[in-house]
Amino acid sequence: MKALDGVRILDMTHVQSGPTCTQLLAWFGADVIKVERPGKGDATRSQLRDIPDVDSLYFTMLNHNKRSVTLNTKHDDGKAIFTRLLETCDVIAENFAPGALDRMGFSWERIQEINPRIIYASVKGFGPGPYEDCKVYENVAQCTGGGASTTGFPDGPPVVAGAQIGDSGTGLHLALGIVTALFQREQTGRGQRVVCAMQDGVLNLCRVKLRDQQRLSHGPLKEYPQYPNGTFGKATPRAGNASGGGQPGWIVKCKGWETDPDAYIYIIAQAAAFDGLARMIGHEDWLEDPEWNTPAARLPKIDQMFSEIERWTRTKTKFEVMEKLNPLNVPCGPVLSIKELSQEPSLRQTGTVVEVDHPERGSYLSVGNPIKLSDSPVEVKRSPLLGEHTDEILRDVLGMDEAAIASAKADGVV
Ligand code: CAO
Repeated sequence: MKALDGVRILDMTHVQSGPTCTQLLAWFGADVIKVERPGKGDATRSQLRDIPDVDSLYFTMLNHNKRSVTLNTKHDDGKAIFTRLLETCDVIAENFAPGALDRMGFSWERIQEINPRIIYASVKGFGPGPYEDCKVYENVAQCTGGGASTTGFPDGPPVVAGAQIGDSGTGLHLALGIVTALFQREQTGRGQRVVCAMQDGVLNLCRVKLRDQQRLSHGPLKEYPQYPNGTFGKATPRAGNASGGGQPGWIVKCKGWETDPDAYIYIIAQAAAFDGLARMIGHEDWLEDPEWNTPAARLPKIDQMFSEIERWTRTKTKFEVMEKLNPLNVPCGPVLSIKELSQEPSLRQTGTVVEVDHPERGSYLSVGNPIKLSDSPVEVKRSPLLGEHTDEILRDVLGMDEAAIASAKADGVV
């Protein structure tokens, strides 16, 4: 059995944020029925295609383990079918532009009338307020949620992260909201509205930056590279690669950095492991030197300390540095390229990186379920072709007969 066996999700999500959420729930065993526009489907099916006329990796990597039904929810007969789907589902999830479902005639009030047990879950760009009607994509959310203003180097412009914290990050928040609402429904018998705004999700992930904003009014942020030789403004600044946790950390070059853009390692020079680190890089002299042998003495010279560390790391590969420093309890991690991650055997073994077969594109790599449950095994199945399960869903879920299905097809409803 799987954790969410018996839960049926009406999946109106598209692009990335919503599909991330429903894909996770599908991996946990929910029956996820993806409703797509006839003839078109989720826009990502055709975005960033690497093979002509074949569902893109963008789509296939975000829609595993789902079934696809095509349905025109703006057509009257389509609305009738959609209403019946709402009756049979536990959850409806969507991430359309604000008001899209209302414009189709399905307000939260109407949805509750149709099925009082249903959980109606949405991702939106913003919560109620001045921007609530705006459309939002990943990088917009990173900018409006505090991610960009706090990422990058102090002397450079704001930078967005490669990790999709706006889209996938908010999808994760929504998944938690949905399972929490399902849990509460066990007690109350009632569904509820679950909304996650991308701005809120990004800000939640930037929690420590709001911490720092408040600390700033009581003095400089000593773990930031601006201290003590630079200046602080009024807002939480960009901190480059500083660790942010009160322990000095930075990314340093390793052997091969001249030609390999990922020949770097992150090193945290925390006080508890400093003696071993100093000895390893050939600076035993620091141990007796009051200019170096306390965290307070080192603080104004963090740059110099990391250049000395780097003089040593440049003579070794990032993996050799890792081998040398780990036994000394120096927290460190090589900067791994996506190529290296895709080939890492341990990630293949745990199912975090999986190879999936697809009838039109052949085999491809994907990221499997990063959340491991000991009693709910995950089998990553390929994404559905557009409308692949239309007949099956109309017949088995809604009990429509062949004539009714044929007529819906003839009218362009499915
Ligand atoms: N049948 C008929 N119509 C359908 C349909 C179906 N099965 N599925 C969708 N539609 C319609 C919608 O009702 C909507 O119509 P109206 O504009 O008339 O109401 C229309 O298709 C398009 O929906 P949209 O406005 O959501 O799509 P878009 O491409 O213009 O905008 C996006 C995309 C992502 C900017 C917007 O959906 C959005 O802001 N979503 C919320 C935030 C979000 O999740 N962003 C992250 C996306 S991942 O990067």
